[in-house]
Amino acid sequence: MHKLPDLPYKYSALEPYIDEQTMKIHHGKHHAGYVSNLNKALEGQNDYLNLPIKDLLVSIDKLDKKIVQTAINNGGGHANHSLFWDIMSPKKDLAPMGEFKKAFINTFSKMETFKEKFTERALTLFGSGWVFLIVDKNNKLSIKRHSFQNSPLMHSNTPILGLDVWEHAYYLKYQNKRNEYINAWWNVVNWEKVSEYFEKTVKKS
Ligand code: MN3
Repeated sequence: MHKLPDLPYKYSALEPYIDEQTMKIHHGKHHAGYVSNLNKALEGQNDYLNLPIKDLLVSIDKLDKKIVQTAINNGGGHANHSLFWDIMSPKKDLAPMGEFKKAFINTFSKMETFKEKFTERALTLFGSGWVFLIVDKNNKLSIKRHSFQNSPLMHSNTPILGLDVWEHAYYLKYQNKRNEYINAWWNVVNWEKVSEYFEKTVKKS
């Protein structure tokens, strides 16, 4: 069975940037819902119930056509949110490190340039979806945007940073002011974790 991961911090830890109530509902209702709907869709298929979520998404085409869209929506939702919780932190002044720092500067030159580009993609995303920093097959970094809960893993890309721009991620505190939510979110990005994800991804390939 797929399982809802615990948050690596308290629901209130990301205040004032992301409020406690949003975190409670987002993790305890939305993410929990994706996990439970995924398990329901895969009922009786123990191979897929026991497959790590990343592997399931990579091989999503192998699933029965009748459940594939449900698995994309809920499996993607599960993977995207698991990453999202993990790449946030209440710790201050975290910055890119090591190999990731080198690749990041090579690709985007400066943190400010990256933030501007990423923010622009998030602001102009129509409807519900995500913006990701991904590592592609050639270990190159780039920004990708996906609608709904579609996962970069289905396109042979590994996400190492993701921003949820569904309204449920910010509406309680920020209402329609998506720009304020995005600006606040940069304060809680755990760049050390992103650096770790990069190194793991590059080593694997
Ligand atoms: Mn969400």
